[in-house]
Amino acid sequence: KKIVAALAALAICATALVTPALAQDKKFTIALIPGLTTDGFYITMRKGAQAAADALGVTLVFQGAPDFNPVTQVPVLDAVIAKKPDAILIAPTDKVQLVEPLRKANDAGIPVITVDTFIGSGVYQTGAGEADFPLSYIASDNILGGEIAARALAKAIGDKGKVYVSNVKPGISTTDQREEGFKKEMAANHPGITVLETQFNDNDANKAASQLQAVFARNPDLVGVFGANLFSALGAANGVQQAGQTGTVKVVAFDAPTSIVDNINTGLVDVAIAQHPAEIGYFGVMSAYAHLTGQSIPVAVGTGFTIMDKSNIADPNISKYLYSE
Ligand code: T6T
Repeated sequence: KKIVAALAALAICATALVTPALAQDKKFTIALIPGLTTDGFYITMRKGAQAAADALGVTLVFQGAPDFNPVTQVPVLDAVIAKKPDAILIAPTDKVQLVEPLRKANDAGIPVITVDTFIGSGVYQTGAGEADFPLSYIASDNILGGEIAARALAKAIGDKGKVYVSNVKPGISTTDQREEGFKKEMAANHPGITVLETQFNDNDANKAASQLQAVFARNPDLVGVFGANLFSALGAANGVQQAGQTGTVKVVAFDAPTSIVDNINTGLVDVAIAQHPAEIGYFGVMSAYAHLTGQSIPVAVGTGFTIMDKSNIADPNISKYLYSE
């Protein structure tokens, strides 16, 4: 009897010793939901996220919609929540429309971190408001990005003339902030520049190209355009080329797909502002893992920019920030 009791006690001790170790060895699954799947920006973000996942022994699931739209993103989010990952990283496609769908994840006990874009005001964990539940926001400083774009365009056009912003649609935190920063900088420091009405293209480069031609037809004295994301910039640049205005209508592009190199070298695009999406993905996974293993994490992480133009695009330290495809 004594031996049986001793063995039982030993078994309990052994379980106590083994259980925490097993918990530590748990293989976490982290889901990354991009704004859309077919975009070099998010493809590069996924690479950075995968690098962190490999380093940590985490399973990364990348699941998204083919276009940048809450109507297609929310069903993807619901499907991901149903699979109960340990954490969700998401680039919400609308500041307001993703709040309730993401609250479902949070209510189900799945930690949420937003990458690239935010919900609500983007200031999280304040105990105020209805959209402060995500644990962290990891992204570029998009207001600053818009200011950088404004300064670059002002320089390219000799600080005077008519320009406009080619943008996606209102309600997206990143592109809204870029436009805000752009207009703020123009109003504060460039009195000779007139900013015409913003053209919204729904993330459709063809639409952005025809809008450029229409704006140019109405304003033959147009001297510049700021493309506020990858598709807006590519489209606006194509529009300038189709209008036969290469070099006359200056283009400042946000984002850096590989095709931007040619556009810079031919003089179609003056400046491209590359974000660092791989860092966003890497720190997204790292932050989720830190949280899941009991560490506290920063409520916001800011990543940087690389400014590309003719003078530096051949430098490997610059071109390494071109996006993957
Ligand atoms: O500019 C990026 C991203 O930061 C933005 O939120 C949406 O558009 C891109 O993905 C580029 O297409």
